[in-house]
Amino acid sequence: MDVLTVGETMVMVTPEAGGRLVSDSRFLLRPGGAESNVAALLARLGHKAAWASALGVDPLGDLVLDDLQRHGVDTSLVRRDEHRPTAVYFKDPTPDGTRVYYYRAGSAASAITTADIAHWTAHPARLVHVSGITAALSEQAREATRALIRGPGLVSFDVNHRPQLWHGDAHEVLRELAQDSDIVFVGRDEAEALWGTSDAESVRAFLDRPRYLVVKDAAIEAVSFTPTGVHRVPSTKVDVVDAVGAGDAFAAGWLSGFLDDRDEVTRLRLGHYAAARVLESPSDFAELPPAGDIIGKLG
Ligand code: KDG
Repeated sequence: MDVLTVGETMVMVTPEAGGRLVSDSRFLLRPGGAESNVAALLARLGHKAAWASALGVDPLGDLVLDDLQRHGVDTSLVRRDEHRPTAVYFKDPTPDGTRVYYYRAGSAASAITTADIAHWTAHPARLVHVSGITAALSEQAREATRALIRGPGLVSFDVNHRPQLWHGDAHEVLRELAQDSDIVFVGRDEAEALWGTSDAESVRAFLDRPRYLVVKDAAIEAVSFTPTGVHRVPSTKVDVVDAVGAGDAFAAGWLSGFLDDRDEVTRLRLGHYAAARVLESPSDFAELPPAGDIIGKLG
């Protein structure tokens, strides 16, 4: 296995024709979860990707599994929980951007444990990927996230700060998890809201331990701090339909370049390409071609 990702996947509900939740009667149902998005995009880019989590024994859990399997993700580690449901979230495309409403308290994935992590990581992968969302789900999910990050092997961590899920201690916990990871993705504005940093350099001064730190400045550029130096690549210009999932796509593109041992600028370009395709889509996902074809197009 190239990559194992761990985290909650919900069923996303959003108006099919880009209308509003309050007035539309036709809805799109799709899996929505940061870490499974990364796994599915990596599978489409041509890597062996597995996703591990817990789902309810319900049709929503079946929908998530079917969809991820269709994209080529190995779901054999997923645990089904008879007592807790699969979570749901609604996306409402408002004129000021997409609003998100979660129905996930007490979900199957919020009850993942360090024992799950021990079981899932007994199957070796070249790297594991997790995000700060998992640490916000419950105390035990936070412990599980810590165990995953402190376990053996290469760890990729996307800060993914979701203020709705936290009760005050996000800045400490997310810094600690980032500092313990090998590869970290964070938005410049996200870092500013969490830690009061201003630019990529000040984020680097604050997160000084990860070997690779990628700071994304939305439509402007991505800056990476790596053992081969600092690299900057401007973002791809695009007509944005919905921004949810773009960060996951960026991570998948960059990780694809990392797994294929491509140079740092190519990793960042792959990240921007994948993010642009998701920004153009109403769902949190896009049907990416294999990485080699993208590189051919990027020239
Ligand atoms: O990064 C995209 C995710 O935010 C979305 O797919 C849903 O995982 C999700 C979450 O917890 O917000």
